[in-house]
Amino acid sequence: MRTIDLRGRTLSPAELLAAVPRATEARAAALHAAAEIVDDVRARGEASLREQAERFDRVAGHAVRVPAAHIAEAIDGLDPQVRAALEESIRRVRQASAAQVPAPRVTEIGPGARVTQRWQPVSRVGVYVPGGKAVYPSSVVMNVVPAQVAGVGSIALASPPQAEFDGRVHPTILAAAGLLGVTEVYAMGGAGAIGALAYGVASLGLDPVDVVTGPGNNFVAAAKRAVAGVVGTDSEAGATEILIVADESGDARLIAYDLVSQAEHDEQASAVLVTTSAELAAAVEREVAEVAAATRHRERVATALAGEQSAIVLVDDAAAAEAFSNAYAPEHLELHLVDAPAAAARYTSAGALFIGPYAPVSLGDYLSGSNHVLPTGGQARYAAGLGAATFLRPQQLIEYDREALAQVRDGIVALSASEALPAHGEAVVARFTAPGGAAGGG
Ligand code: HSO
Ligand code: ZN
Repeated sequence: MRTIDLRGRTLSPAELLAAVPRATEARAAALHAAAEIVDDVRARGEASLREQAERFDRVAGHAVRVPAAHIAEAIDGLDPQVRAALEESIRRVRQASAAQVPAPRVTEIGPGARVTQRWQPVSRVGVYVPGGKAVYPSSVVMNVVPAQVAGVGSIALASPPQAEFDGRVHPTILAAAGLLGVTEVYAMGGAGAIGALAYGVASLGLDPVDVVTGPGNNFVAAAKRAVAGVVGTDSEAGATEILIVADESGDARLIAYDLVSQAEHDEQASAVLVTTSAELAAAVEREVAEVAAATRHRERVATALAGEQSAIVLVDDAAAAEAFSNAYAPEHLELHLVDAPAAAARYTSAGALFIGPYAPVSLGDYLSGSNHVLPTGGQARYAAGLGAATFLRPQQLIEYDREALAQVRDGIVALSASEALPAHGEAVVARFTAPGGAAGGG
């Protein structure tokens, strides 16, 4: 890993970002290609999906709508320990997600005047689960559970058909869906799957959804942009990022393991350490070399760590570390600091914060109860990870009685006149003058 020494320098947020840029894949080309595929699925439905399965997944004649028997078989074939861990993950994510559902809030504006905010789930959700380089049953849990907790009544799941499994969806993904009670599953992948979920496919009995969520490659991310406006989408979860902020109290070995753990996802993954301690920086550099050389995906890890998106950054003090992290807005932030819980208050932009040495990102990936679908690429500056709120719409209910409306009648008339929209004011006045109308009872 390269070391960048920022000590004695004061950089703007933009300059900090330029010092450790994210890996960038060709996004523009993907946008164009994905939009064409989405359009083709919209126009030709199942025929288009089958052509794509042959082209991208090398699968033909498969069951696009997954039969219930395939799901049941996948559950039967599931390793018991993996099953137990998935069930525990489901339980924990369900518990933490339930706390994200806000109760309706009633505001008494005045006597007889009330505005209520309620949180209404969307009706139908499409969840995309990748099946290429990455096959993550844990992501099935992270997408489906918050939707269920939010009260979404109808969930469809899509994942690519696998040549290796006779054109079926990957068995652990099917099993995870089955454990969650999801029965509407489609063997379709990539941008085409996103188009199918957004627009529906009549011949498959696939009705359009309201919201599409889930991680995926560049094409999937591009397809989600292409259907935005037709459906809601979650924020883009691209190549994984871990930023660790540590002082001299940090354990170099543990920090090295955590950097390597996320680098194992992807050559494009970012692993960054920001520290005030030159000793720790040197120790982590040594430990990372050792841990990275011994791990299974050592080539991928080495590529990710050697990329310009990964670095050890030396800074002067705690404030400089905070400034770096808040500008970078990492997907995952780990704090290895003397008083990490107190410091957390000053770290404002991260998909999720992992506080102290016993909260590694791997915990959050599987079993903390928090969600692992998080904004990447700096989107944590304005976006949130997946949660119950992703599937809820805040809606306002307005209740006024006659007296309360009378109190603001003149104000409405004045404002409507000022906007040259007198019919607005007339609609209010009519309630107090029209014969036999609502005013009659007053
Ligand atoms: N760290 C990944 C999620 C994941 N890790 C799934 C293991 N499986 C992105 O947050
Ligand atoms: Zn991970």
